[in-house]
Amino acid sequence: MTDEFYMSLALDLAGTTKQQTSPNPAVGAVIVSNGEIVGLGAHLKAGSPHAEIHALRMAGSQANGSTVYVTLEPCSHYGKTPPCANALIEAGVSRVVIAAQDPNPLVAGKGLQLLRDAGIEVTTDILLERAQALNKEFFAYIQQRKPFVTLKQAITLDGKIAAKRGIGEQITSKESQVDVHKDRENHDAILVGIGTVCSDNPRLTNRLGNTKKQPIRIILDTHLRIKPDRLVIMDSSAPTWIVTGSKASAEKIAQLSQISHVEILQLSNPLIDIEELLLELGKRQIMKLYVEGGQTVNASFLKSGSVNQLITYIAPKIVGGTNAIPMFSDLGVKQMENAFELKLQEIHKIGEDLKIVSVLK
Ligand code: AOF
Ligand code: ZN
Repeated sequence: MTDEFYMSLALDLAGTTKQQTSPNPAVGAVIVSNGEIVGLGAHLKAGSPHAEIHALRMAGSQANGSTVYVTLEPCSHYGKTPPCANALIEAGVSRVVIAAQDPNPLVAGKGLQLLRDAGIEVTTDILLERAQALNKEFFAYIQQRKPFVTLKQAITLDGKIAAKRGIGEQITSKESQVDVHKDRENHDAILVGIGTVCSDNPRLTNRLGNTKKQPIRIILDTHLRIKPDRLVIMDSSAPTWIVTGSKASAEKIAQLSQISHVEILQLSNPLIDIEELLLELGKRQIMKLYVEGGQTVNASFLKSGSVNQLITYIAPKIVGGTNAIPMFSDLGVKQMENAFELKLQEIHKIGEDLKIVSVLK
């Protein structure tokens, strides 16, 4: 069997745990000795043993002289767990094949060096692109120290998110809504603006998938306008973080902070600066952020330059008119040549809707 065959298996293993390792990457490992698989492993959860350790435990003494396939460079640092590179050396493996180097500055290249210095043959870049795509959120997060931002929208064919101001009505089909709930489950946090909380009163929980996994709800509310009757305040099934500007009322902050699932994040400027917010969320280990904002939140994220991908559900409906609400408020684009240009990455048909995944060029 080829290196690609075993690496593909290791990537499949990593793919199965991708939704549960945040803020760690999903990693898979396969150990082969004399043409037989003697160990398999995947990293299951942040704080628990890494993929190589599970596979080494399974292989036992058969790891001696084996080849280890691992989707990410084995770590070289003492984090929540000891370094995998040392464990591989101690187990006496002969060869290590990796897909992608670990961009974590604590590791980046040092893991490979440790293995090579111990006389282990190291092969890199096997199925590299698949490995990078699998952990695109981790790669962005560990390098920028900010969450990977997905801007999700449900729109009509003519690009509207509502027929008029103040009403939040369902645009897309049931199938798309199920898909959105699955995506919510895969994120560490969901973010909306206070406008959406006032008009739609969303619960912002995942109610159609694994309901035990609830992302944190983040509300951008510069002047702390939120009312206590809103579902994100009344319903305690997920934490709610309310982000305010520096001028928000101290009294209101104190009142809201008494609610056990509510936390106030006060930023340093009177208006919310997206960059400052994302750095704060990065510190709080939010790796995958799902933005379900209205036109204002969408525009501020796009303008801030920090959107990693857009997921747009398009329903075959047209509302027309000048009162209908567009997907983005003013972006300062005066002519087509200044438009934000996107590259389409995926197009799916979901029920009667289209789902388009795109990235900024
Ligand atoms: C590996 N194998 O399966 C994973 C790795 O806090 P710790 O100790 O869990 O370390 C987390 C870091 O380790 C993470 O940021 C990434 O650089 C690396 N993840 N490395 O050798 C694995 N999950
Ligand atoms: Zn490790």
